[in-house]
Amino acid sequence: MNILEIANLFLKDNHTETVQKLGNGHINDTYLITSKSRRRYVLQQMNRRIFPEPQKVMENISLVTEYVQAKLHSEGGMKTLCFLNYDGKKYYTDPDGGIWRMYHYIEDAVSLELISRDEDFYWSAVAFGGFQYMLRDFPAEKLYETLPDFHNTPKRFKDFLNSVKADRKDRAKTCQQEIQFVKSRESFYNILEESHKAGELPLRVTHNDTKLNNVLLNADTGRPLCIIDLDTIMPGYSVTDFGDSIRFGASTAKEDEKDLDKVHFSLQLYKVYLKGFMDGAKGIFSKQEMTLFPVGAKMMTMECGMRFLADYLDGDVYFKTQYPEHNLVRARTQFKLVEEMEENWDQMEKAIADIL
Ligand code: ADP
Ligand code: GN1
Ligand code: MG
Repeated sequence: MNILEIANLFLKDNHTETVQKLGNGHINDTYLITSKSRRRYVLQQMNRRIFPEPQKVMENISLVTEYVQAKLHSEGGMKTLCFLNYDGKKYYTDPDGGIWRMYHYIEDAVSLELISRDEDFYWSAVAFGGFQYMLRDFPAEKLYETLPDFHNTPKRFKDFLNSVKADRKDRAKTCQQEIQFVKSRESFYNILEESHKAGELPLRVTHNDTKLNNVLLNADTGRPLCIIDLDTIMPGYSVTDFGDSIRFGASTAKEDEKDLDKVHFSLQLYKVYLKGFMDGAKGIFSKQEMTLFPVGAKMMTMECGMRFLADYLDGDVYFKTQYPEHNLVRARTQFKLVEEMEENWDQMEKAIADIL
């Protein structure tokens, strides 16, 4: 079946007019569909290798979007993704087992890859902080853990060491310095898991993939319109949602910038995001959680860097890549950001102390 035929299953009466590729996600295949009546939709094929149980992912998304939808009516002007049904379900399984879903395209919105105006980062932070706020009473036990250990950094580190050892593509010789960078920080990786065990870091319902291009901003006003990419909603830590946004957005360059001289951690953007995240979350975080925000930022950057490097060693089987060193280039930007976070550590902590 081709994409047009699949889109028509959701739209019925052969209503699809055009199909275009959409966005820069690393995981799913995403298309913009225009119907004959000029309505626009997103058709997405889920990545089956990453999501072995897509039905459970879709159940999580349904539960959360329905819950959030009800709250949005009373609490704010944002939208939530609205899925179309096919045969009574929010997805279609093709004859090869591929899972497809279709939802409304959010018009007049932008999805940014890099911050050029502080206020865009502020509003993205308000959106993600608000997401935590809206889900503060959501019964987490109703959610499946669809990607176990997704932000369990010690586990990610073990997986990384296995990739180094296996060295399937004989690439380890091209990235010895980067491998050492990851190994030399081993004692850092347990901090969040240990804080959780000590009762200092609660499990909440979190988004878990809070990068800038996963929030749509109003193209005219810059205000947040919709949080997207809901596949990873699971129980998690507030500090990792905070940290993943910093990893991607508080950088002066794109995630895959080859020229490391252009890649810097921006303390200014970190502070902007912190303010927005706190404003959005309306005081739900404990002092202990907030104290761990800098750790969350460095942890997510380190974790993502080791995931990119492991995928480079494995032969680019997880993240989409455009050229053979793409994952290595991405890992290098993450490590550059980590170095600069370490240099700015006192200031990062002070920014938290100032608001406590
Ligand atoms: P992935 O898991 O591959 O990152 P996403 O769900 O994030 O997939 O979609 C990829 C990109 O498509 C997004 O970053 C965004 O730019 C665009 N996009 C997705 N959904 C919408 C939507 N409803 N309206 C507008 N743009 C969208
Ligand atoms: C992936 O799907 P996307 O592109 O928004 C990944 C995140 C990484 C991110 C790095 C399910 O996010 O965990 O942080 O790439 N998503 C999944 O850019 O693994
Ligand atoms: Mg995405």
